[in-house]
Amino acid sequence: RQVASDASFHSVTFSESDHPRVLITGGLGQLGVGLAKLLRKRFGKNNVILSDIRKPADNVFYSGPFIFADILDYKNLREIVVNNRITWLFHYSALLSAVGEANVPLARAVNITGLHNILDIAAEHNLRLFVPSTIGAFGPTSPRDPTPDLCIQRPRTIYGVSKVHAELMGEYYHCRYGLDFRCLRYPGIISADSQPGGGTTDYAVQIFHDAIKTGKFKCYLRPDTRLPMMYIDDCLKATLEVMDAPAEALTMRTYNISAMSFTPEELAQEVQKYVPELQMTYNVDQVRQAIADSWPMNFDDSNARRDWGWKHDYDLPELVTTMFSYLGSDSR
Ligand code: AKB
Repeated sequence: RQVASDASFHSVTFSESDHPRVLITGGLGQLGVGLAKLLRKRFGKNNVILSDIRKPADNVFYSGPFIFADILDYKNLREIVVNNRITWLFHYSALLSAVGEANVPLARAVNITGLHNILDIAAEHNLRLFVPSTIGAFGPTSPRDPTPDLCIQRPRTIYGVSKVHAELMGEYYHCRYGLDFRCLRYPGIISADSQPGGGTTDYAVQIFHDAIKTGKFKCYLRPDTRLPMMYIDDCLKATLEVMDAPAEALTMRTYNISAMSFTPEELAQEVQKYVPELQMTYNVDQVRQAIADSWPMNFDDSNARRDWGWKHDYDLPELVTTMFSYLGSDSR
């Protein structure tokens, strides 16, 4: 039997099966399109709906169902979940650390009020809910090297405060209402074919583009600023793994995940193996430097490794090789 939905321009048709029916919010950010691609391979193209409030590029629009979803509009969101019989929700809408500091009221609305809508809809419709958290959920009074899952969390950004709030609210809804809430704290994510939007770790993506285009890169963080980072494929793999994990395996609902940790100086040295003439200069942005200085330098992810077998594939040399094989160091 086929069930048709008209909530999308694509007239989505779901065949009845055991596959989850997935909604991804904030789907046009750095991670949504890659996640949709992975999930569609597994669950079928029409079982995964990408959503955002912006107009997608043609290739995104034609690669599978895409709909408008505003997480601040409770009724709109609820209608989408009901009409499309959604069972899994990946909640990627958020303002990141640097852009959040530039617009606190908007960050508060999207990251906190938006999350409340998502939690209520997920609890009401019995959804499995994934919400990403971040190294930014820690602050200057947290242990920084390494940072364990459970320790002091007093972040000094609206982004960090909203993510601690999301972790706590998700875990509270899990205990109080049985919501199947799952959360990973992501490091800075590095990807070749999608751009991050307004974070503190963005330099680690931009350096590849600038090295290839101009042979120069001006870094807004000090050369010795160490932060945890991860290649996008590892991030998406971890996200799927924690969503797949049997509930009994999860001794916690919010886990750190880690792959590597480096400074701008160390990244530049690795990039110079492909672009030897790269000229790296530093022009420190005080806002982003202060944020980075309050974040973990190394992330302790031993609980994820123990509970659901988390294991990263990409270290720094592997990451840089992969980025250049996508972007092409000789495309100048
Ligand atoms: C940011 O820099 O704000 C994000 C993050 C680490 O959460 N990339």
